[in-house]
Parts: sequence; structure tokens; C-alpha cells
Amino acid sequence: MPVVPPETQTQIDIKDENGWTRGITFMMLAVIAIPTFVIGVVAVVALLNNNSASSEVSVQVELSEFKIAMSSSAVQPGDITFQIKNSGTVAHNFVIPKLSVRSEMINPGESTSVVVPGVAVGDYEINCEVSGHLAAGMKTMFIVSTDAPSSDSHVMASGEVMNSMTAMSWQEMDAKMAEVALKFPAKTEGLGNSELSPIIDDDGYKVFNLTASIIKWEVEQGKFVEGWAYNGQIPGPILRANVGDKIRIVLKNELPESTSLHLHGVRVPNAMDGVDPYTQSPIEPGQSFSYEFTALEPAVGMYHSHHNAQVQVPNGLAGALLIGDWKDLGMKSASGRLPDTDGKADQEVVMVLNDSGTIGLSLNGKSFPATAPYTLKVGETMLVHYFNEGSLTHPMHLHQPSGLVVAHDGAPLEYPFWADTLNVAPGERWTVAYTAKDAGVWAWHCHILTHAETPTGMRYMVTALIVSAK
Ligand SMILES: [Cu+2]
Repeated sequence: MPVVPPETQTQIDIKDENGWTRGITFMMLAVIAIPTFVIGVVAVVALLNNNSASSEVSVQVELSEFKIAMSSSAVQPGDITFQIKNSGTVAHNFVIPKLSVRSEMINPGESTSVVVPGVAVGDYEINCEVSGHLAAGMKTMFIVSTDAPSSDSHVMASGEVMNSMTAMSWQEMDAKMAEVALKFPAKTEGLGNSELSPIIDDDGYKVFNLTASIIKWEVEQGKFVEGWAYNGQIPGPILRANVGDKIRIVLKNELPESTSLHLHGVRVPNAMDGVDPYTQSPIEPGQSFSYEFTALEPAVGMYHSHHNAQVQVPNGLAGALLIGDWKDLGMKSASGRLPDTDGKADQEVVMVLNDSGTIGLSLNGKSFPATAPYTLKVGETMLVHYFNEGSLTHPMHLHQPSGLVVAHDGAPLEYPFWADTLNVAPGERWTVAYTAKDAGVWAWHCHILTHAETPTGMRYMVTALIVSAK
């Protein structure tokens, strides 16, 4: 990705050996200390309540977008109590179709419990029935087996108290968190957002050739999912053009179903808007379609599927189309309000947010600790285009420095404003100028904490800005 050019990546690796790793780890530990303490207290309280209850099997279930996490995925047959909490931001329910078990709707932050008597040995799918949530990946498997560990020992032989949500002692939790933090930035196969150079055709058009296909995508180390990709990468390649350019995007469909390409936030003729079956026929498997238009205005545009899009887009079919010189446009909009810089943007990067489909909670198609860090020197400015291609709003928070928000959806702001936490809704693009003031490793993450942390360490929508001295 253009975010960290290969030379810079090497430099980071060298610095790692000289203490960045320790710095990053320290930062990570500081960030997680308070939430860990809170989780610990909640766990102990839950445990005390639990121990006074009967000896039936109890399983803690946590619902969020769009995941079902369980304290154990295998238990002994018998009576099972599911204690279900909705940690998400929208209502969910809890369904075991095979057993015709269905909870009431559970609002965000609320809990309920469901008792299922006499559950026999077998594999059971668990899902959420809210329309679209199952398709977005909100399901899990639950195994009932005589080989499963019995769950009646919350206090281990050593006297350590187990966390009832995670079946871990706090010492194990701390060790896990440190282990994950040390892996950052974890190496994975595949990188999205690479810049695609156009071919200039005989008729003067800038031609971008895109192929949509299903690939194996490594979201985090060792976790491969079915990614739906443009040119084998998630997000798709960055396309750049100037105002006045004639552009031809040729999309070849190698997916097992039809697709189409919508140019979101880009002024194009109606026939090029990619909304099948209205503005064109669907691009069937094996077929191609050319999207031709003249770039009339600057844009921070998305290109993404507009066909079965609730599946195709979060699974990976999305990328950035930047029209115009945004380093210039962004800094003009800032108009002297960044006193610690020379008035020029040193870097311009795209950060694509996602939360659903096969890719799930991620930054640029990767989940922490496999996300890429960003680097700046004190006094340098980075222009960040946030793109939300997911289904939820994400309040993006960079610990330092504050950002000057200079454009919304590709329109420079007349009155730029400061924000250290910025809501980015689905479909939105926000352009923010960050000038590095203080050296250090600064955490950068979504502030819906279930999108950034787990009992075994930071995950998902987390990265870091590494600021070095001049
Ligand atoms: Cu989020």
C-alpha cells in the first residue's frame, strides 16, 4: 500500500530491533490496562453470582456486529444455560435453529438468559435472526460432546480465579495481550490499496483494468477467508486521475455471480452509474463492462459493487478513485491552520474501514496485529482519506496529534474543524490532515471498543502512527 513504501517498511523493521517493539508493547499495555481492570472486576462479580447457582452447564454468549463469541464452544450434554449479552450497537437475538430455541430481541447493552434442558450430543449452529445479520457472518458452531471439558471448575487448583467470560486467569490474560501486542505489525500475505497505473489508449483514454474474483485473503496471521477482490487485493487498487482526464474502467467479472461497479461520489453520466438493472444490465460471470467518463470535478471517490452489494462490498469489492491533487486541495482548505508544518502534505494515504462480510472488522482489509503502521517525522503532515465501506459508523481516534478535518465526501470544507475522534458513517469519506508534533508510538483505532479490543488483546480496527524525531 502507498501508506508505507517498501523502503520505509524496512526502516521500521530495523527500528524494531532497536527498541520500537518495546515502545509499541509499552504503549499497547498502557492502552489496555484500564479496560482489563474493568473486565476483571466484572468477571469476578459474575463468578461470585455463578458459584451460588446450581451445577448445570453455563455458557456466556456475547453478541456484536456481526459476531457471536462464546466462553466455550464445546460442553457436556445436559441442561445448558446460555447467558447472553449484546455488546453491539444494534439489536440482536440468539437462535439455535436445530433446537427451535429463540431468545427475545436483545437491545444493545442488555442481557438475557436462555435455559435449554437435556441437550443431546451433536453440532449446533447458532445465529442471529435479524435481517441481513446471518448473511453478514453472524453465526457460530456449538458442539455438545461427552469429550468436552466439564465447566464446573472456575477456581483452578493454584487458587487463581478464572474469568468466567474467557476461562482465563488475569495472569493468562495479561500474557496473551502482551503476546498479541508484540506481533504488531504481523506479516501476512496480500496487501490492498496499491496504486494502479493506467494504460493510455489510442483514443487518449486512461484505462484501468479491473478483474473481480474470489481469492484466499489473510485477514490476520493464519486466518484466511474467502475474499472478493479487485485485482487480487483488498481493498482494490487506488486509481488516480486529474480533472479533465478521459477515464475508462474496464471491469472483468470472474465471480460466480453477476456484479456491477458504482462510482460513489464521482460525477459520471447516468449510464455509467453502475446501478443494474436500471442503468445497465448486470455484468454476468465471464463478461466485462467499460465505465467511460470524463473527470469533471475533483473527487475522493469510492468504486464498489452495486449488485448483491451487502455481500460483495464487505467481502472486499471496494477501492478508492482519487481525482485531483488532494495534497494541494487538502492543504489549501487547511489554509494556514496547521502552524507546526511547512504547509505541504508529506504523505497522502487511504484508510478503508470495514466491519462485516468475510473480511470483518478491519483497516485496509487487515485485522490488528496484521494492520500496517503509519510513519511520520515531527513537523510532517499526513493527509488521510477515511473510507467507510462497512455497515456501521466507526468513530476513528488517533491518540495524537489532533486532526484538522479538511474535506467531506470529496468537497473541501469552507470551515475546517479539529477532531481527535471522528465518526465515519457507511459510505462517507472524510479527509483529515494530521501534523506530527510529538515523537512516539501513537495508537490509532475505532473507539467502539468491541471493534478494537478483546480479552486476549487488541484486535481488528487498530493500528499505530509512529512519529520519529526530526
Ligand atoms: Cu468501529
